Amino acid sequence: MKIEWELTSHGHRFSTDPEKFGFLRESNDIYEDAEALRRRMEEDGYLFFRGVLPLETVLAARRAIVEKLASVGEIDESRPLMEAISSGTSRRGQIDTRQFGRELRTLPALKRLVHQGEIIRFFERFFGEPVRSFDYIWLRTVKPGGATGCHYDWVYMGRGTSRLYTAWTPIGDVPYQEGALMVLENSHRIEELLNTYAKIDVDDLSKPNPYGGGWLTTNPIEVQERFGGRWLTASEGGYRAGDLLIFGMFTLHCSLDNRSPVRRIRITSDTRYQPASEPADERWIGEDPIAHGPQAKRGAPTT
Ligand SMILES: O=C(O)CCC(=O)C(=O)O
Repeated sequence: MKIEWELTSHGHRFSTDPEKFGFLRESNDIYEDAEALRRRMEEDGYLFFRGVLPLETVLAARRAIVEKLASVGEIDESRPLMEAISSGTSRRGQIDTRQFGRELRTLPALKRLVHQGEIIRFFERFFGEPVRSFDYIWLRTVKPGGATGCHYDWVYMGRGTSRLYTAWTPIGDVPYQEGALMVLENSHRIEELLNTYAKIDVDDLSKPNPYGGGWLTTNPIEVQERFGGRWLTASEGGYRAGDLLIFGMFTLHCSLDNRSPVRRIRITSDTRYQPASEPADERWIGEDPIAHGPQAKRGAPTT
């Protein structure tokens, strides 16, 4: 497969041989068909849609986020703001960083994108019942050099229902070279991982956890060699504003390194949705979720 860019995650280079690399199946043709969506999720462990989110809502969120980043000097203002070019500096250290993070991830324009409108309508259809979203919004503003290691989401949010799904939303275009998301094909069926790694809870200190922060590994090639499957990402150069990627709690994913040649910050969110009738993980709900803070910890550290 001919890809112009070298695709790496934490410096590990992906093979683009067709048996090791491919593109996410697009499911726009079944977008309105709840039964077919559920079947495909079961089969693939993810659903990928092109251009289903209203562009003006996505771009309004992007504008609000870059303006907020600019307010602490993180955006190169000699370039158009919406380009989100990193200034390479920050004044966050001079302010209350936690408060700033809270303000950033709860911007009203971001909430309008992920807690209202099309994403909620999608999940109402998918579940066939009222939806609850986690209040906590994982907003990623990934500077050049950053990447996410391979993981299942369950290890971070497995205290409620497993009928829980992630929506990964590009808030602006995300080409391969700027940190696009990768999904390991059929990873929701890797029994060995489901019986071991998937059982950890990163905040439960009473159980052995050889994975520390929760990433299975920062080397996606090693997992592939061990368990097989192709690493998949969006076709045609990457993700675009308006696209939506949904996946289950046991679908292994990671991101490419942000190697933006123009030093663009990668702006995406990942947010979670479940049937409102099912129990929710207490770490991620409420006005100011406890997240992985001290109140989330269980048990004593093992010695
Ligand atoms: O966007 C990223 O780098 C990580 C996203 C992620 O881990 C997730 O969606 O669960």
